[in-house]
Amino acid sequence: MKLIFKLLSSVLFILAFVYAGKAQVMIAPAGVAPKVQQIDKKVMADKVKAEFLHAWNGYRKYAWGYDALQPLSKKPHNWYKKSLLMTPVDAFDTMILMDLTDEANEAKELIFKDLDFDVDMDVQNFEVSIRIFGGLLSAYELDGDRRFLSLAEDLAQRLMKAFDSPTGMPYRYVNLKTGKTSGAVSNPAEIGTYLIEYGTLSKHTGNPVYYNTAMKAMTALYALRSPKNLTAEGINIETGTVTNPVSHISGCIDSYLEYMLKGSLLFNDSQLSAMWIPTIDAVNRYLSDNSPDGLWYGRSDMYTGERTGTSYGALDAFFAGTLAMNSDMGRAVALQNSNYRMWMLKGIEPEMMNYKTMTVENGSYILRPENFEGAYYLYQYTQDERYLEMGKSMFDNLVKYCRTDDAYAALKDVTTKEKQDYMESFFFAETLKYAFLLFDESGKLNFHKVIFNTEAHPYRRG
Ligand code: DMJ
Repeated sequence: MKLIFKLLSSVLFILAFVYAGKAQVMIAPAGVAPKVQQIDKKVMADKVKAEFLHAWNGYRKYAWGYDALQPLSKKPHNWYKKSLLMTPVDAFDTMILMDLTDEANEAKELIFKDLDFDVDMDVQNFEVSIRIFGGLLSAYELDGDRRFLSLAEDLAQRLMKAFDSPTGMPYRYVNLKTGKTSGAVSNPAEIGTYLIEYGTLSKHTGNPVYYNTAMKAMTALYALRSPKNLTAEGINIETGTVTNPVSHISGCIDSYLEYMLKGSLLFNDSQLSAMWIPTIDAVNRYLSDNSPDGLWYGRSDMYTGERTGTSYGALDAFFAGTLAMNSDMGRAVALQNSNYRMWMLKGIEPEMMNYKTMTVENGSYILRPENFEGAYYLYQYTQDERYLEMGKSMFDNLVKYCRTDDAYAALKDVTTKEKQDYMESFFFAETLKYAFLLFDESGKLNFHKVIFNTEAHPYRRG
């Protein structure tokens, strides 16, 4: 079986090579060039786990009970006036998967003691949904304690007020206590990234209202596509009009595309599959850029389909996994090669670069996960050890450039490697989880039996 996978992946790689019209690749295909290094998966999984603990202990020591740690000043930080325990909630399922039982129990105790959503504060619907609501749901599925589900439902009922708009598409901000909304000018990611969480809540509570609310927003958004089936970056959710006609797969649109496919798979929803087929066709037709250097995805006008920009960045890297999930292994393999090339441009990936000139446009690195996510998905689908090599090189550089004495820090600039005083909760939820799962052989999580939300919180399929 393993041999068949290997053969298949080599064929796929060659197909991707031909498909992308490549003159060069960053990682040699298996069987064509000698392997650079033999990866010991156990050693790597333990290493990722040790680095998780290093960062977690920094949070624990200097920011316990707050949303996040500022790793350079060693000061705690809250997003709003009261902590929503962003880091512990986001990190909890990673601790379960890493068998960090004591740490998970301590976080669980903190969550049940302190997490309270009845607070008069405006929160960003999207971020709180994917991190807190999403984290509580996977905590419930993995741990089984129904208090996680109660907290998730309480939060969902408060956030759901954001969907009370003339179109059914959500406002960007909602007050957790009063339900007051604001932020009518939004984007597809903040309008259409709810179905995985709301659908999972419907499944566990038996109440379809959650699924229907998220689905209504998604279909209203889909109705605003251009005749070429491209999605706009800017949408006014009150008037249902386009405010910015540029289309791409990057931040502001990314997870809407992701949830269309994942929703169709997780809930076996034929309406979503019918939306996904023309959408992915348009993305590949008008946004992909098959340059001699490899496969990239750029920016185009949603009405004409004409190219308006050749920027690609850390967030775009998620799309290799989406393509693989869509069984488009030719493009998936080619795009993950480009992702790795982006990572190695400066030894660690920039937030944004130009793939035509291979120059950095925004040099920050905020500990993003998407490149690890791509390597993990590609390894799961191909079993090709080149993805372990990619993962190891990326992880080694992450440690080299972002580790601090007490935690991990974002980079202000990937060229100078100057650090920045912030450690995002998604570093625990996603970056370290995907890096760990890439090497993990415990079998605790079966990739083919779960769907990850956009914050890497896994939910059981079926
Ligand atoms: C995460 O919060 C989610 O993955 C989101 O969809 C966009 N990216 C960040 C991490 O980079």
